[in-house]
Amino acid sequence: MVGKEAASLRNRRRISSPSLLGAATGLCAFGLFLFASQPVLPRNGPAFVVAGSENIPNGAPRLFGYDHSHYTLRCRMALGLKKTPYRMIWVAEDDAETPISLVGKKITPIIEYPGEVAFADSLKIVARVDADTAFGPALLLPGTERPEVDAWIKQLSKPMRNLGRPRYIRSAVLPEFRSRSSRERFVTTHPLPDPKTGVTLSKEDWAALPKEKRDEAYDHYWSQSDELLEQLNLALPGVEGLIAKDSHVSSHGLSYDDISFFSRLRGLTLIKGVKLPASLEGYLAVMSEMTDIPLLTQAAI
Ligand SMILES: N[C@@H](CCC(=O)N[C@@H](CS)C(=O)NCC(=O)O)C(=O)O
Repeated sequence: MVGKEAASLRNRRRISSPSLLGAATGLCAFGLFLFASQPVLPRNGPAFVVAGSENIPNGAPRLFGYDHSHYTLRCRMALGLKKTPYRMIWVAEDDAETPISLVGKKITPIIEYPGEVAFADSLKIVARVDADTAFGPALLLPGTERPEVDAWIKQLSKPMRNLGRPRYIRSAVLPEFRSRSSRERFVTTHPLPDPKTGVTLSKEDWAALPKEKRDEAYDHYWSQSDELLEQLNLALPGVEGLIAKDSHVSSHGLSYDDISFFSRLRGLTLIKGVKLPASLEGYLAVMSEMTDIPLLTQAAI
């Protein structure tokens, strides 16, 4: 018995010594390769990559936009779903120079592929990204007519706007609003209804009001949060039956309906106290994962 064990141990030693030697040689060669390759590495392109340590590849497109904007979200969704690496360039709300230098007017979102002319318009950007076979086949099925979805979103739109706009300018996390000037510009260009009459002025008339009047309206709706939240929470259960699955809103699969639906509703998660029905909460969570777009829940105010 003892003899057998000793023989087996010898055998194992015979087997393991060359393996150890091989592993050591391999490690040395690997180290040598690493050392030798350092000076010739391109600045951003490692010669080998440990999973999870990748940088954005050279030549990835740049998307210019705002975090609160549903137009920018559409583009981020397409890029995230397609797993296209991209550089997200947050534009400040009061930065006209950046978009004008790219497309000649103050607009976001804008996408710029290296060697190509930059262009705006969220749906054109989504189509370009989805059709890019370098990152696999197109994923988005056509959109469908969903009048019941449109009607439900319409019910939400007023309380969402009146709760949302005052929050955008108070949020500490939205990069486009990190200066007073950017917040003031947003208020000046985004009317809210007159608190007394409920009338919403045209953009021009609103911009012509004294600054205090505009600020008064934004402060009013901020202070009315509880009442507005009640209206919003009453309308939200109307979503029941509208979401086919957590991973796609319409029954035919992932489609332009999702581009529209998620991009419109992610902003709900910035509102503290919002009561998301289970189907909507599940959908937003799964779509957030699929698109690699964080919800704003942790930053809700
Ligand atoms: N049709 C365009 C509309 C984009 C749009 O209206 N963007 C807004 C920001 S959300 C904008 O750039 N407004 C002018 C400004 O910020 O001054 C699209 O789908 O991308």
